Amino acid sequence: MLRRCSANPIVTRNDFPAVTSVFNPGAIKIGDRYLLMLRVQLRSRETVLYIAESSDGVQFSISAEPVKLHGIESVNERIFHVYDPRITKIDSTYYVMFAMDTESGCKLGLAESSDMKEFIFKGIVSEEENRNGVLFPELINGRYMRLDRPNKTDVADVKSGSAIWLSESEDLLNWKPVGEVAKGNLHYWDELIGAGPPPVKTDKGWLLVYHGIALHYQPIYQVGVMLLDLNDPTKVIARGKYNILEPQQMDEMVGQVPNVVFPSGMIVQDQRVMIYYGAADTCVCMAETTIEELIDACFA
Ligand code: BMA
Repeated sequence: MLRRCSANPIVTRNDFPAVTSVFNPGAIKIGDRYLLMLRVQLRSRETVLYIAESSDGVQFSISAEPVKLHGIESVNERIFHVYDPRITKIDSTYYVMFAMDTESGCKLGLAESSDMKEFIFKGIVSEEENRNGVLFPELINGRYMRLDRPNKTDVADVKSGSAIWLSESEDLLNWKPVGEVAKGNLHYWDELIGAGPPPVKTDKGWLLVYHGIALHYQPIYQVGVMLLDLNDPTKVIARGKYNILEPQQMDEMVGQVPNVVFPSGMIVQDQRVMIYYGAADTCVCMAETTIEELIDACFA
């Protein structure tokens, strides 16, 4: 039901002088400009983030320099990687939440920007190990809300996590868990799950695109959709039984990590939805759909 862009993959390593891969982008539209924040893996296997800009959401030009997260040097432990950025605008500020591989494990980090050009690092915003942190675009009951994916599970042999949680905060820096939103379905396409792009408010509820992993011979990363209650997002109104995107194209099946579609950015204009995703941890693809189709898929 997602219509892949005929120009896929829309960003590849060939768009850079010498990198291994570029994937899992955050996305936002500012005025008539489409912006991606790209996860770029250098040939040293270090990770850097780059901004790319476009007037049509398909053909992107990449900034000359990687993103600087001003103030990140104040963290007093070693940071190995900063990756999988999710971008949320709250009032007039852009927030970027990302995963950070540190000496003490995988944490969530937060940066803010007024223009998506200069970024100020605000801090590590998870005490326990956590990933896939995604801010809601507005406060709910007077609090900032985010979906996250604590690294804990009772699924045998899994070292990461299997459920999406809701956390709340008064200042965006200190967070406390509110409750579990949804967990993986063992034996099906979505055995482990994590939030994708930031949830989108609709009159039916918060529309959440998420990734699900089938723990097959090798993991298969797919995309699904669910609807959460507008006032209490721990309540799932509907969750689609079927994936809405799975690795089928060569770029999605073959690459650094095979069989991965990983949705991390979504741009909504009226009914039209553009979903940006990493393919096989190697390149960036886009697929289109509508809000109506996504809501219908929640009830399928
Ligand atoms: C997940 C994350 C993603 C990655 C995926 C597939 O655990 O690390 O960044 O795309 O694995 O390797």
